[in-house]
Amino acid sequence: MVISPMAKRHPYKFCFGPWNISEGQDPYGPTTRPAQSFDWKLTQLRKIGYDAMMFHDDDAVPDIDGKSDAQLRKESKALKKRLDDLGVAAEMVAPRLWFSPMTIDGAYTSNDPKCRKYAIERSKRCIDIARYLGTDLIVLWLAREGTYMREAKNGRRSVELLVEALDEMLAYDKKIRLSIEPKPNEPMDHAYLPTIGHALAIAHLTRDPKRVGCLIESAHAILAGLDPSDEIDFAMAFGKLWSLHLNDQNGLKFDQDKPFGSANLRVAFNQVRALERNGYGKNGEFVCFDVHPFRPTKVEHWLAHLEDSRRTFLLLLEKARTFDEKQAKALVADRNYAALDQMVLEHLMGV
Ligand code: XUL
Ligand code: MN
Repeated sequence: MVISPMAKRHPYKFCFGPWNISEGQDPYGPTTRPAQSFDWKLTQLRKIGYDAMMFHDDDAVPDIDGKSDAQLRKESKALKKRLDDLGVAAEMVAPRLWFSPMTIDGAYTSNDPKCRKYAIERSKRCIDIARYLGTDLIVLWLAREGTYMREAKNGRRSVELLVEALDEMLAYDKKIRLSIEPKPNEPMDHAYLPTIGHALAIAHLTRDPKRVGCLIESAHAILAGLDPSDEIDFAMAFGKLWSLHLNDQNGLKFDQDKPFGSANLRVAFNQVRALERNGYGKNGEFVCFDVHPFRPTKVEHWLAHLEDSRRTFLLLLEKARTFDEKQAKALVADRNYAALDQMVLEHLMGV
């Protein structure tokens, strides 16, 4: 189907990360596709109509822990030049705090003060990279800030440690904004900041609540038993939705990072509608897709999940813009939700 000119006039800008062109490894088996170079990924990003790349600190500066500050500056600046030459923006930088031997038992909430110090120092280096790459957005997916068993940590103390870590980052650079990406579980049994409500609440305990916002990932909201469109409306009511990881998730299981709309088209439609009604993107925010290829994907189909997610978004945008709001309002006023339900289904089916 051809995407109509109306959807093409959208103000949305699109983004993905180098990890989204992944090699297919899972906990039960090895990679199924050979690794590709970062440069190749960057070139593909432009070719398939994306505008920005998101980074972990070590996507930007590999082996970051073994490198000096001077090296970090040199490599970041070289990367920034490559991005500028291709006209690609750096959307955000996120400290990858879940691979190091220093974060086995948590990063900011580790029981070991040496490990907590490592996590904060590493986060400051991540902020340096963001500055070199020309973005003020730091994303915090708090992968190991939680427990496998509740007796292992003091929950109240963990909240205080999280606030201390956020405060240190806010003080280190007066311009950066911290965007917390909640996820309720995986790798932890229970995470300390499982929802957008938690992320926005902890913002208010920090030294500068205005600079602490959030990032919604569709799959993470679904894993928390929530509707991602409600999370979008909630975050945007606070003016705090600074980034977005659209994808899909089939129920309460491991994080699937499916192509946007793949599991539930209606839930995807409602996310696009929520973004539209709140004006997401009008302050320069990007629509990022945190999606992965299915493990059996062949090399020649390696970018399909990214092309398809963007295409589905644009098609759903057209659906959101052509939804008969007047008729829907009349059905709501008449409390005729059966007809409203069918109206949505038929609209999505193109009847
Ligand atoms: C993990 C996840 C991460 C973050 C970036 O589930 O979504 O890829 O988005 O650190
Ligand atoms: Mn994500």
